[in-house]
Amino acid sequence: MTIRLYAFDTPNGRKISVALEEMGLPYEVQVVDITQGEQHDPAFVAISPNHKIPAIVDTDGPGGARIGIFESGAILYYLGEKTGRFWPRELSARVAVMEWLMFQMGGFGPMPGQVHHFIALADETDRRYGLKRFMAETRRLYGVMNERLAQHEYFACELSIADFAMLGWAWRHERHQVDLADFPHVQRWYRALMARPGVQRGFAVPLRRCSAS
Ligand SMILES: N[C@@H](CCC(=O)N[C@@H](CS)C(=O)NCC(=O)O)C(=O)O
Repeated sequence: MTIRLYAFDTPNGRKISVALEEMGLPYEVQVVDITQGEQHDPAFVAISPNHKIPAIVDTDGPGGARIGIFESGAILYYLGEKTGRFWPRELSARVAVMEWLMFQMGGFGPMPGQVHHFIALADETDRRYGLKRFMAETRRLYGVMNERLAQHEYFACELSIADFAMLGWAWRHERHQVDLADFPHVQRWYRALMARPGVQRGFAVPLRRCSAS
């Protein structure tokens, strides 16, 4: 076992478990329970200085040396480079993967993440403003994705790490109250990815500890 995945059962955690399964890489999971503050454990912060999951440690990194990586986009890029899978060789083909990976990391993650935050607020005034702003932006992003997927089977030319990044957040569409029927090309893409055995394994990997009750 060379890769240890530090994660929890969240969109950013699932991106990586899906990618690892699809790439067929052996790995073990260390659950970091962010509801219990485990992201602040000094041993974890030494790998992930932003105190957030996911992170990985690969004891067989470049030159055979151990390497720790945080930020899910950087992890996906690293795994694509390491395996040569879901990450094209040609620069011309890589551009679209990078574009949509960056789109996800900068927008389709932070924006639905804000919806998840504001939905849970007790104060009605705070909640109303936050949801108005971030639901509108989240729906706008789904519209951009829908346009892209109307023309392409996947976000880039072929199935790539960009799709795995997007999938982690699309998986939470019900939580940010988006009906995929409103975005039929996203829905078609989502169903196709969720039908893949590797993706299903990635979502089935336990990323929470069993509770006693
Ligand atoms: N840009 C980071 C975001 C990671 C992130 O927001 N992780 C969340 C869970 S999905 C987390 O660890 N939250 C714990 C906290 O904020 O204390 C990435 O993509 O890796």
